[in-house]
Amino acid sequence: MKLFKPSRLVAVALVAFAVAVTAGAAIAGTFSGSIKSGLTVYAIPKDTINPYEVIADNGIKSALSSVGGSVTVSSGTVDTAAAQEPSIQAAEQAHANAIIIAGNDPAALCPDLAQAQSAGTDVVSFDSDVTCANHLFINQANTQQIGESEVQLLGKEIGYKGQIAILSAESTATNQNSWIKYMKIELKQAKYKNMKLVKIVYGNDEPTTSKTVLLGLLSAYPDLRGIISPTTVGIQTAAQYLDTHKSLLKHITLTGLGLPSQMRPYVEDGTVKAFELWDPANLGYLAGYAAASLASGMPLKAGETFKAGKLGSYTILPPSDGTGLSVVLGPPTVFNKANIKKFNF
Ligand code: RAM
Repeated sequence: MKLFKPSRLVAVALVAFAVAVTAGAAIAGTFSGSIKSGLTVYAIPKDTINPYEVIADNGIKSALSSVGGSVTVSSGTVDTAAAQEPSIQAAEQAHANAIIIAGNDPAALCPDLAQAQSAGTDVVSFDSDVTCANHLFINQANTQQIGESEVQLLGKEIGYKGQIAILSAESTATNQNSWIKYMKIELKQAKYKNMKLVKIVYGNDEPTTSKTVLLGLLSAYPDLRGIISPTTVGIQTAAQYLDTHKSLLKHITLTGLGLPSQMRPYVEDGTVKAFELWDPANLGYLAGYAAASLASGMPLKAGETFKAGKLGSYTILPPSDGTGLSVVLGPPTVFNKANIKKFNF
């Protein structure tokens, strides 16, 4: 299959968006209805333990409390669809106005979500999308940009040379797999001809599993030059290991997506030079406002604009490249020694 260059993909997406917005201009607009008070929302993160998810849940709570609503956080302790199903069922039984879910699987949750929807519950996905009908995805940042920039960050640091690997989260996570897809596309460019992706390992967003698969990687690929870990749990685990095995730093460079609060010691002592992320609290907050707006009558339509409290206004984007209707929080921040002190999430 012929692959489009990323720049071409962006151009195609922008044209599609312009056409869709123009076409929808007569029907979509600014949601001016007021948010209903007393809304009840179920926040269903990937799990209830991962600090990243906890920060995002707090963002959801902050949004709902500022519009007079309430949030029940419910999920499993492992990142599987099966662990999330009881929470969706609980939301349905409680007649929640909306569910905000980070999908551990793209399709497995759809039957339960459809049942909740037919009982009147609106569905918003965030962090990791689901492929189910009639929902809005709150994306942390442009998916393509995240994938490309991760490879660019690593490429620059290792001189575009050597074997590289990815330490991911769950093999079924939509967000991880979408980012990895764009990493692979980026790696096809000529400047990466001497950089080879040799392996993807999955740590399931558990520190212990992440460490086990990291050790497997290091012993199977002694010449490994770089690791991208697009998960806050994976990158922290890897940074911790490299920090206590400093001889590995002579040939291994680590980057990925991490929480600045967790990564600061490793950046300050030089174990990690640069990595990225967005503010997970803002992601949850935006998802909270999107859910509250939908539950208050905002049409689920491309071009529709809604207010997200302190974050300002956001517009629903049309479907593009396998993602349905979505809203993008904004570009990620690259953290390094110069700026990491300024971020406390
Ligand atoms: C982990 C999770 C989450 C992802 C972040 C970057 O905490 O996998 O889904 O968005 O990392």
